[in-house]
Amino acid sequence: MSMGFDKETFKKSVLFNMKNVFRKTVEEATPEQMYQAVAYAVKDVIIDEWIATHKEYEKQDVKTLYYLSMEFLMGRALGNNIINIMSQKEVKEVLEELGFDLNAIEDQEPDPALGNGGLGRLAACFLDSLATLGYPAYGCGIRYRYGMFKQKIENGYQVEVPDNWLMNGCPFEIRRAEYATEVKFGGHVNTVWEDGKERFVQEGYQSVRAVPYDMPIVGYGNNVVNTLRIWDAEAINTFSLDSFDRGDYQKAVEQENLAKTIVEVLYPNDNHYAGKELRLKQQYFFISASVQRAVMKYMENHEDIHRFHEKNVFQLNDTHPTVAVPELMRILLDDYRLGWDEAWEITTKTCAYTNHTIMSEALEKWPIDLFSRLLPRIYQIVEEINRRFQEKIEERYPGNQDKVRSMAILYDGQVRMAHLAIAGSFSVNGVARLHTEILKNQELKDFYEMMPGKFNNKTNGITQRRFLLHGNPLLAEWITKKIGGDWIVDLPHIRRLAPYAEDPKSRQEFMDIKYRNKVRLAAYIKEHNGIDVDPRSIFDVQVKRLHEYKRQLMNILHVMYLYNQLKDNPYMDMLPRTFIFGAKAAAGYKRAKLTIKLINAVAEVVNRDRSIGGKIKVVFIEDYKVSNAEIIFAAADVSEQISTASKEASGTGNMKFMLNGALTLGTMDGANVEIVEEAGAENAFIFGMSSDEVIRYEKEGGYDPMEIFNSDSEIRRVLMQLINGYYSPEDPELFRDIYNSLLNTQSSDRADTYFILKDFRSYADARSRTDQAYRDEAWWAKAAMLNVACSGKFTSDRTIEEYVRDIWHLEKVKVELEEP
Ligand code: 73E
Ligand code: PLP
Repeated sequence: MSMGFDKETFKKSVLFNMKNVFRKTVEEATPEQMYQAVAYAVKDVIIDEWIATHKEYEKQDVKTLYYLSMEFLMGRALGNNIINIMSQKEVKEVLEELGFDLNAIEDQEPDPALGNGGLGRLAACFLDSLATLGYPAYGCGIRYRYGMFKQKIENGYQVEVPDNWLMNGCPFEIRRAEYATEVKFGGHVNTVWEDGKERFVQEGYQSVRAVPYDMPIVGYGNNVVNTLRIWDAEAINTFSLDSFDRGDYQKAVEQENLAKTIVEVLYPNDNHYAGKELRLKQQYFFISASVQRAVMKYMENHEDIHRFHEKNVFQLNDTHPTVAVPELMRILLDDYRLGWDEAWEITTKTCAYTNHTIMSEALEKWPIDLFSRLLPRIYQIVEEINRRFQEKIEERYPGNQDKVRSMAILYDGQVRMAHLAIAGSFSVNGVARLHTEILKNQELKDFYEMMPGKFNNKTNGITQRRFLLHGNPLLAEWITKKIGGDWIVDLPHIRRLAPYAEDPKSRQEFMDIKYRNKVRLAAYIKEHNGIDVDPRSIFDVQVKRLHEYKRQLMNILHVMYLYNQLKDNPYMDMLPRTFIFGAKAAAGYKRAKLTIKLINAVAEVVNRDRSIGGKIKVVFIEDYKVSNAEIIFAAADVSEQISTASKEASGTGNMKFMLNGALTLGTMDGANVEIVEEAGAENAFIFGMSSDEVIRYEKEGGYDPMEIFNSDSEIRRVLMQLINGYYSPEDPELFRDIYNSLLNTQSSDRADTYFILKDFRSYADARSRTDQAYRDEAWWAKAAMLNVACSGKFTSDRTIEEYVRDIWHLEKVKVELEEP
């Protein structure tokens, strides 16, 4: 139990909140009100630790990490916070005494979804690990009014519903008006002379007031509470009604609108660059505010700006926060009047960049006219960075214009953000070993050759506190009973579970827990989808954002293939299997949305067909998000990680499945490579082309899906069902686009861009191997347990320690609480 926690005090606090906030007694309260009252009571416990942590940071004059990210996919806070203050048992008891169930109260909290998928969730796991390890860190982001949309499925189609997560307020956040700053857009840059030096001033601009809201990030059982700081935008000048100056009035209205729109909504594109002006505004808005505030905070108790990098490090979560490089330069040049070289030295010793994807459609390239119009002073600085960077390239490769062209920051009318990030950072890292190798040898080869020392790998990780301790309490408790609770803060200890994989009784207990978790998911599916699924069937799960490279299409095509086989031969020897999907498609991504419709169309036909004896069920779980992800991982038997090799930089869902005892059915892509290395190839089902083969085909051509179509009648039959109305009798042409994408050359792309038909047979084979393997229950239990036992590497605690060792160089801080 946490030091600062006292049951009676806590109960009083809940009752007090109920009365004070809602003018109600507990008996009259709705579950939602109870959630709020409990959350405020938990915050009350956290606050003292939060204050103590920051006092300690100040006292020790620590070096601080700023994790700059457009996305933080936090998921619900209440349950996690209760776990991390180590008071779950006590809170549960207090609530029971008051007549409430903790789980039901937790379910009242909206999922704060200020992120799309893996990238945003990684940021959230990192914050959890940083606090738990006691490292001084801020997450800096945007307080989107609307987060990731909620997904409804209507008639098989995705419908997007706004996510008004702040509707009832957020009990954990604190508005910090005292740290508000101004962020300027547009206008022009004027030069004035001051002390014999040029000075650049932005004039005729519009601006907004950035106001931070702080959320506590509670470390596990260590009294450390870090901060997630998300910025809201407010209008800078209130209307003066007596103003008769039309110019002023007009400007006031525009600034009001700017403030309103800038933080209105999260762009719902995962792994895709939209190129919208508003997105660039969002980027500069939160970066300018965060960087200004970091500099100000540093100068509050330091004299010398030249040593800024000794106490501060900025990690750029992909290229989205890259304007931090020119923004820090601007502050050093214009506000602190430093010379270029000294400013550049500080900047490039402060910034580090993480690359998360090699998908070309995700590369951020801003048109110069847009960029320079919106950020005139920043653009000037980028021009000078580019000029000097090109000089460096020429110095290194005299006369080699190809090198200059390929690495330039400004090229072809565009600002290439990745190049700016690399030039402005002292570290560039990929997110899994294979991904980093591809960066070094293919995508960023020229940069790697010129500055090999910058490049390093940091294989992603996940927090076991949320995805095992909170999400899978049955398994967590069982593991702790077997091997003790060290794994909670030191996941590699979980290897002590391995010997139990040899013990029949333990295997049985393990499988019983899996079964109970499947029952829990089946109940969720019944409640939310109205579909009955059999918890004794194999739960074969693919949950992640919908993207062509992730190949949900290959999965559902294979279900169609199996269904054909069963129709031909109803007595086919096949274990009952439930194919579970969960995926949001970006609102404008037509083919992804059509794939969702296809999955639901197949589900409609297959689930109703009594002739196949319930051997196949297909379920599409609506609104995949962090809170139901926890339930889904815990219940999975088979983890589908089937991206085209080389395309998934890492994946983190794959790690969460492993931790919960699912077996990976996957390609040699991203972190799957390392998962299989840890778990043993014999405890996973690997198939498909290697990344080298894929890259070779992409470079040299020579793949023709039509050959497969012509020679493989079973695949042909499945594809024909896309266009003969088999799954869409009311509109046989409905899935024509999917059919075309596999067989006909698309505008600039080869047909079957993601090699679905090429990998299909090998996938089918791997799937049938899982069916065979599942028949040997003892073998399966052992393999699943070994996956859990070998998951130690994939804790985000390890990832963070590597970032600290190689990049951030932070010191651990201990926080002692004073006696109340
Ligand atoms: O492989 C994942 C990776 O596990 C990768 O696709 C994802 O990042 C995860 C965490 O490292 C990712 N998301 C984005 N780029 N890579 C992205 C790009 C643009 C907008 C939103 C997200
Ligand atoms: N979305 C949610 C809600 C998640 O929990 C995860 C898991 O890490 C992801 C997206 C990323 O999944 P994947 O790594 O499979 O793309």
